[in-house]
Amino acid sequence: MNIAKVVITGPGAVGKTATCIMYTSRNILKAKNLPLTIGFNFFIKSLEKENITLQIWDLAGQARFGLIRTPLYSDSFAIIVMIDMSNKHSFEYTQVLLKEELFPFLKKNKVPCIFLVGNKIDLPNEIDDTHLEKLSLMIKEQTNIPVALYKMCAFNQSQVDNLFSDVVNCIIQNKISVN
Ligand SMILES: Nc1nc2c(ncn2[C@@H]2O[C@H](COP(=O)(O)OP(=O)(O)OP(=O)(O)O)[C@@H](O)[C@H]2O)c(=O)[nH]1
Ligand SMILES: [Mg+2]
Repeated sequence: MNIAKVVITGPGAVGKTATCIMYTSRNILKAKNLPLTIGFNFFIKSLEKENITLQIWDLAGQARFGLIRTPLYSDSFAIIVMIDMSNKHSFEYTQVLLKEELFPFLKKNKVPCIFLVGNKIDLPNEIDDTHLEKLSLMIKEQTNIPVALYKMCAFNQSQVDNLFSDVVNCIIQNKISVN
């Protein structure tokens, strides 16, 4: 099996861990009752047909974990940046996170795919497509890496599966194969 590292990052409480749980264990009850992540979580998903084992690094989003997050972006084949569509502060903090952590990293390291995900679309929105597009443009301008845009609810299994299926396709298209 080829191993591919995927990182999911973004502000606190946007739904990163819920998304990983839904993808790897399809457990909605667990996804609805989550403590905030301390440091990071690590999830594995084996995809027999594609012959890939995804290592998903789910980074803690609270600002105080910034120093822990920074080195964890290394060697990833895809980065998912998640924001919370129901919380305008998550839009503001995402810009800080991009400028302080992700752009400096991406200036020195190649990552084939970036996925920008607006989560919690089941709740009343405080931010909209314009905000997502603004972030997407910022990423493209700063990194030259294509950005795929998504909107979803982490409790919607098919939306979560679609996201990761595109992540896997991107990894395959970039002919990523490592140890
Ligand atoms: N309504 C709604 N709630 C969600 C959604 N996704 C996650 N949540 C809830 O939002 C809260 C925070 O979700 P987490 O997955 O823990 O957020 P996180 O991004 O991992 O947060 P940190 O670990 O602090 O970085 C939890 O109570 C989740 O159940 C969603 O799409 N809709
Ligand atoms: Mg978490």
